[in-house]
Amino acid sequence: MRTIDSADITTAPKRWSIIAAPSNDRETMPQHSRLQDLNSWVDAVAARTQPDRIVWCDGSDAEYHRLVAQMTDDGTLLPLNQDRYPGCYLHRSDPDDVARVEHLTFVCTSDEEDAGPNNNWMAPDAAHAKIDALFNGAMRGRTMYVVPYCMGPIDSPYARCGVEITDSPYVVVNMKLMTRMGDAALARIERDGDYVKGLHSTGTLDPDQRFIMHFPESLEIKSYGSGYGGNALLGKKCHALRIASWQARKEGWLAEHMLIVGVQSPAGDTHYLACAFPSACGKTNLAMLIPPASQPGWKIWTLGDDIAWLHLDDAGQLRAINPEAGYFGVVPGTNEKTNKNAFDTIRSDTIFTNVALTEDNCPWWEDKGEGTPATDWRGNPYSGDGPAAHPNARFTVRATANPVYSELAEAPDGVPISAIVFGGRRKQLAPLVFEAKDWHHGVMVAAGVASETTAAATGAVGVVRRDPMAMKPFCGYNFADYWAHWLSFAERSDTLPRVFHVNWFRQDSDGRFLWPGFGENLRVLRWIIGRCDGQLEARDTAIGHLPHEADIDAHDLDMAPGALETLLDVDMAGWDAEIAAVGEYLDAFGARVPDRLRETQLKVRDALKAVS
Ligand code: SAT
Ligand code: MN
Repeated sequence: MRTIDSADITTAPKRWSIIAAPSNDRETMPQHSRLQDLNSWVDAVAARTQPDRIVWCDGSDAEYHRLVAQMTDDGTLLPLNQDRYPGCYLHRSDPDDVARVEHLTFVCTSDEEDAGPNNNWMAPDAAHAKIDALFNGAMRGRTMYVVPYCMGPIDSPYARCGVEITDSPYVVVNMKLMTRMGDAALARIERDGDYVKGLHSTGTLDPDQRFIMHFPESLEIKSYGSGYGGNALLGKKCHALRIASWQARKEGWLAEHMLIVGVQSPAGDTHYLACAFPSACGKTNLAMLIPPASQPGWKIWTLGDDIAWLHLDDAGQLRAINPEAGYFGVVPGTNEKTNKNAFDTIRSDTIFTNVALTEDNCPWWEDKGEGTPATDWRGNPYSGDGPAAHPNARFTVRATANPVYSELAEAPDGVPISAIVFGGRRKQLAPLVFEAKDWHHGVMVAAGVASETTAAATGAVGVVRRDPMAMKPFCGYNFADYWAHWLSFAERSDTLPRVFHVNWFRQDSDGRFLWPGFGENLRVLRWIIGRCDGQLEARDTAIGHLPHEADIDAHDLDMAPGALETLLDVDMAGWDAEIAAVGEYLDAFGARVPDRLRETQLKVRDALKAVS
């Protein structure tokens, strides 16, 4: 009889010294063929990777604290000043392992076309062979952790489970903060039967032997050679976006790179918005926004800061759950003014990665607004040259610590979405906000999203690239099929959310931001809500509906004269070129691009020609 308890684990080959999961006194789980599949996989992985020990993680607080203690003993974690930052620790990555590696990330489908030009592709057999060779013996001298996790509220019909096998205790404690991890997830896996199999080893950390591979057809992920967030916490981008987007297409839902925020009006009604921006473009800040004093009575609730799974309910209403249970946010720039909620949230029980340290062992980062750095993110005395914290330094913290956390993040059915908001980081061209004319136009706007690259991925920063739906690095299949899937929602519901595009990042010719951003973005959210409620008229232009200047509340705003006008202006010649570029971009996806998307692009092009 195979069961998941200490007795079971001792059936593993004798050469391992086995540490059972902490609870030797745990009740024996009933035998189940579905767990047998999990046991066989764990055995097979252990036979390949040859760990010294296997630990089945139960997800308890005691386990978390035991792993933290172990990592502070061996230097993987450094305790921060416990008087000022109780329960907070610093992890320093290998300096060559501080961001996602898109060029080493592969989607391995039987047919290359299914992965599409938006992904690196390798044939599944070749990919398995390549990465399995790296896993051979990779865990010798190490402990192998088996981490069952659930993405989404444990009782939600929309949630999905996975098991990550990893040799990194840093990954385990991050997974504990970021997901519903351990026994409850294991029980659900037993019930559901299917789960995503994720295998991870930090390996040698050699950037030339690093791969993040996805096998959507068999619900598998294999990641070798990196310990960094999006490469190693497999529940996040690998499962909840790349694999889930594939599952979502098959099952009729959407897995998106979106925050979910509740905006409550002074009258007490709350609208929920799902907003997609590329990595490190302020999703966490928007999700935790604090209404400025000029906006009395408004309140913001955070449902999620990075990923949304969207389903149509029986009435045709789009509903969202956040598959995650924590935040893995960018630290630099977080301060009392930009995001006081995050600033307060990360005062305790937080794992910091690649921040600097002050003399008195407090975490420090650029624009923290207090303290001075003594030690840089690499652990060297800070020379004053360049940033002290890594620009992609991160915090990991559980979502419930957020002062404006919404309990509805636990609601099995999620929340109803009123508006979908896309955005990018654009110095020029894109207005502060506009609304798409209908769902199909919204899909075209989203497919054409472009943004300047950030430090969240390795490579040049600040280069404009197309990032459709902010999913360029995360869509687990051909974008052309993905757009067709998005378009298909119009056939299934007459009451889909309105679609908007925003840009907080417009600059003047001297490089100064035209819009103050942060809490003031609420003024734009109010316009969006006013449109959803049918309370506000808009200016109909070739690119979409724009606000009348008077409908954006600009009182008490410190803005240059004429800035709002510039922000709401449509540069027709510039857009003419932009829409032509979108057309060329779509062409690169060939015959699979849905006709409806091309027709919409041509319609906008013709409308622009008619006015310019
Ligand atoms: O991919 S991570 O989760 O590490 C961070 C990001 O790019 O959003
Ligand atoms: Mn992200």
